[in-house]
Amino acid sequence: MLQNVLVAGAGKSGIGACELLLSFDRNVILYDSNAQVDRDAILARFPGKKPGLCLGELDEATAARVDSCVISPGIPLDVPFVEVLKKAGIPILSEVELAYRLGKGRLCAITGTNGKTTTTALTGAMLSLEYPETYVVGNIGIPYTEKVPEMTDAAVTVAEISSFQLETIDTFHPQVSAILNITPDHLNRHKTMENYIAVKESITRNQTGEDLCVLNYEDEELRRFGESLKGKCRVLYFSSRRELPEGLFLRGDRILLALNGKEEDVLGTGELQIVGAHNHENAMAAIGIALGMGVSLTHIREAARNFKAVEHRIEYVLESNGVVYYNDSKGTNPDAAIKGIEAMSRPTYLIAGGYDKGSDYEEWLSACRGRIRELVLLGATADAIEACANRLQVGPVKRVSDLKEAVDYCHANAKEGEAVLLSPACASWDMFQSYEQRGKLFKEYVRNAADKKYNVPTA
Ligand code: UMA
Repeated sequence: MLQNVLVAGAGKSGIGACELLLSFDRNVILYDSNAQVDRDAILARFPGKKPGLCLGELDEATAARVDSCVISPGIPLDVPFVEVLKKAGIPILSEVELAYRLGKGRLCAITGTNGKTTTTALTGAMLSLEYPETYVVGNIGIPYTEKVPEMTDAAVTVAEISSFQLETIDTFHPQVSAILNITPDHLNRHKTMENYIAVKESITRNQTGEDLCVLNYEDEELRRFGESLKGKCRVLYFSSRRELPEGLFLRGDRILLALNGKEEDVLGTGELQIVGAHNHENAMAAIGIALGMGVSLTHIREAARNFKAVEHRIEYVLESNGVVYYNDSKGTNPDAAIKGIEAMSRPTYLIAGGYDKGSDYEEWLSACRGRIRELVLLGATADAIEACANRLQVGPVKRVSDLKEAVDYCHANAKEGEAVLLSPACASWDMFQSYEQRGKLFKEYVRNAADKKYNVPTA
């Protein structure tokens, strides 16, 4: 196996997987179902050895030549070419599975519906103070396979792992895993909440004895799951709502660690530069993971105090004429978007809508009630969100055809003391390549609009 490999998807993960396999002298065919992708541009991304390239429909002759398939996370497992491979008995492996098999050193892996990116980045900051060879990879935007060639036995890897990546793991075995929370997301792909939960929980599949799983005690499913892990691996809970006899929790504005009957004051939430109750949970999770990976409390405290918000997560953009702009493009599901709107202390122009994942908008829009100045909607889900917003009487709705129009509308209408927040509650894929591209464009449009206001032509 893994001698003649079909790498499916010519995005970041596919390129990383190909490079890695080629460096191990394997025969590789890079396949993408989009026949329109630029063949030369893809091949130009391989400065040395190049893979074979197959675009469009996967022909049976090509399928017959491979012994395994490494699949990119964005490819659902029910598409026709995957069916063809499955019928031929070809194992389908996740890109992170490949990286794990060929990588070196120790691994901790973080999943959950929301907070993954912040927790991964913060954990990475803590680990890198302790261990010089720390890698931060995965769904955060750097394919795990891309870093494998650099790894030595001293490597310590922090991986953000999505449900898409977990669907096709096999031997993937983190020493420390974490599941931050599980709320409905990506149900168009996973079909049922039960499937989605099972996929998330599979991050612990290969963990044993001394391994550790960090779980959110306030998530009822995860609390139950933690109980079921007893005897399989160690569990460390964190809670933002109650004191725990063992685990991490809040006492007033202090984060405490209770372990083996002893309590330790870790740090105050006021010392963190990341705001909001959800970030206290992310910080506790990161502390738990870092402890599990052997990081000292001194390094944990230092990293936590210096850590700033990650891009696209309730990110301050600028203030123009008394209006503050925030980019929460990573608010790609209703639950994440609730955190975005709850962090606003001003009447808010909320820009929302995007790719349809079949989400329910009621809880999010209920949380928006009383905080919204106007709801500015775009994308494939605009109709569904508008209908729900009208039913719940959330506030006035403005429909726009693209993000630039949304920013220009908010800029022309928002008054001093108000805020403009991009927090779509939806993925970006109907109009953009990624939430990063959506967030970057938002910031560019905001800066352009703000500049124009100051560039009033003189007579
Ligand atoms: N493709 C096919 N056939 C299909 C579908 C797609 O060939 O049926 C091809 C596309 O034409 C495209 C390629 O697959 O050329 C794209 O692959 P991909 O969607 O897996 O994208 P990558 O660039 O490899 O990025 C992926 C993750 N994307 C997704 O999971 C959708 C990135 O997460 C991740 O950062 C990156 O790997 C590195 O690990 C992004 C994401 O949106 C941030 N993740 C979701 C989320 O956070 O909600 C899960």
